[in-house]
Amino acid sequence: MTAAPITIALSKGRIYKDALPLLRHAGIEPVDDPETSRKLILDTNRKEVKFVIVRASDVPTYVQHGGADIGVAGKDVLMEHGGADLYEPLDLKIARCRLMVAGRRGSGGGAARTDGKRVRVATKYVNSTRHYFARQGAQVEIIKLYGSMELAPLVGMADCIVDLVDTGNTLKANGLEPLEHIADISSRLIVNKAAMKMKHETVKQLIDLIAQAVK
Ligand code: PRT
Ligand code: MG
Repeated sequence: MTAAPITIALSKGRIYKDALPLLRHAGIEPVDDPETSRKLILDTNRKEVKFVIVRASDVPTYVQHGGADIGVAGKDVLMEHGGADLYEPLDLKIARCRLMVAGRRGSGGGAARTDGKRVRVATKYVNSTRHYFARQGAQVEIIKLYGSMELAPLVGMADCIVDLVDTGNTLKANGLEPLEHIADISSRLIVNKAAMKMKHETVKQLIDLIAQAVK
């Protein structure tokens, strides 16, 4: 049987590091190291399998539009993206953390303001934040940032933030504390819908092998 060509979208850093052992179990080993190589398309030990290295938040977009057949993306990124036109067959249980509301230590609740003004929430997770506070029946003002959310409450720009928390050390180092839990986050295997149909045998085999490695 000749295997169909497969492109896998990955982001550098923690997802790449944690996904590698799972891919290895499926018989896929990179030839180049993305942390040192400047190449965006990486060869693997299997001629028909390539990695494309993209920003973490771009992985769903590449897979949705067929720039990659398969990808590994954080649930945080998938919730923001909306998950349209994608299959999400597998929880890889890697790069785990929590999406949380956080605020200045001792400042009280996230969505509570005593002066009657709208709570200002700084985040890069605009959609997840809007949904979360809407479910609480809280009208909030969302301030979109691209990074270093922890700074916003310190300089008085926001009352709280919505960000990922792992050890809690980043919050602590900036005088913040976790206030409300929004979601548990882990990375998911995502698959392009057309690829799932057209390359079914190859994709299915890969999903099964990776699923075994997760266990
Ligand atoms: O850097 P770029 O803008 O390209 O994307 P990115 O920053 O989203 O990529 P990356 O590699 O940092 O994160 C990729 C994915 O890893 C995220 O989408 C999450 O699904 C997952 N992940 C798991 C995390 C964390 N844990 C995590 N702790 N992503 C980020 N963090 C950050 C968090 O934002 C905060 O700044 O680490 C800090 C908190 O960590 P603690 O341990 O101090 O609590
Ligand atoms: Mg980062």
